[in-house]
Amino acid sequence: LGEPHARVLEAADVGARWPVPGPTDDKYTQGVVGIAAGSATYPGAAVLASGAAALATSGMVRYAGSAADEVRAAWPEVVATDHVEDAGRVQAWAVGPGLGTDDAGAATLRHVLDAGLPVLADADAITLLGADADLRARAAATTTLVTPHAGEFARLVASFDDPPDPAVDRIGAARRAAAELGVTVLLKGNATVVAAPDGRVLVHPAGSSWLATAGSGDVLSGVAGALLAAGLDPLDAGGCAAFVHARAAELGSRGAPVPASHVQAALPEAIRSVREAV
Ligand code: NPW
Ligand code: AMP
Ligand code: MG
Repeated sequence: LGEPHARVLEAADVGARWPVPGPTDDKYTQGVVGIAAGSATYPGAAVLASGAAALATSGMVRYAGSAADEVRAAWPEVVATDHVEDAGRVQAWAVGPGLGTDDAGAATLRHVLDAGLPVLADADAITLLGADADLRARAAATTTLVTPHAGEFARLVASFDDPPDPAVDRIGAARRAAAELGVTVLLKGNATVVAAPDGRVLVHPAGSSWLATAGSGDVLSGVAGALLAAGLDPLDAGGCAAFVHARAAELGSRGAPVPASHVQAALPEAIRSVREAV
């Protein structure tokens, strides 16, 4: 999807890339995503990310973490365990929403970065990456997509000699962070920018301001993680996830405030609408 210059995403691009099962597919070939998220303080982030992953693609969602009971109760199809080591085989990890930034969170992040699989790192995982050069090296050594909001972006690049400032140049800031960190960077905001380490950039300028609500980023993490597990490259996974996420907010909102669980619930309608645009 991306080109050397910034490319604007359209519904048909997204619809054409959305994973659809064929006659010979089974749940494993469709992609198994692992969700390493949530904590005693933030079980909701785990439920939002796990459910969004279950709605985004077919296949299978495995959850690992301290919100296993809450995730099981909300999403019976999700296979939940307490510890990331016990999660079983997955094809990609989504790590960070509600995870916490303590030693246990750092150990979980290290475990998934060392699995040799694509990783979606969001929220507390980004804060941890910003604070630890060893974790950043592990992220660069695998296929990683990070999804910072403005505050998380500032933490992520805090170690740079001359940190890029998205308030001055959003595309340039995302592109420099991606190149220097060796990861794909999805910079959140009213216009979402996704930059790959090789310089390709996608832009989704038509975000929904109704997404300015608690938990909306956790929904995006589940969608993007599911797309990585289905085999999309990080640039496409980030761009397609951001597009469908914003459309789900519009469809769920229709002019009224939309809490993140309702953005999550509108994902199927958003996916149908991009597939119809192909
Ligand atoms: P200020 O105030 O501008 O100086 P955090 P978080 C700055 C989980 N959640 N958006 C701003 O600084 C997440 O997954 C769980 C936001 C602000 O003080 C995380 O694990 C929920 N912040 C955890 O909570 C629902 C911006 O950054 C600081 C910003 C914390 O995530 C909610 C906040 O950064 C949530 O999703 C921007 N655009 N720009 C649940 N129900 O379980 C600058 N800042 O502390 O990382 O806070 O995003 O709330
Ligand atoms: P988070 O801060 O992690 O919960 O993520 C917030 C999500 O909502 C991201 O996908 C942002 O791009 C999106 N978002 C937040 N505020 C706006 C806004 N004013 N306009 C469009 N999208 C927004
Ligand atoms: Mg967030």
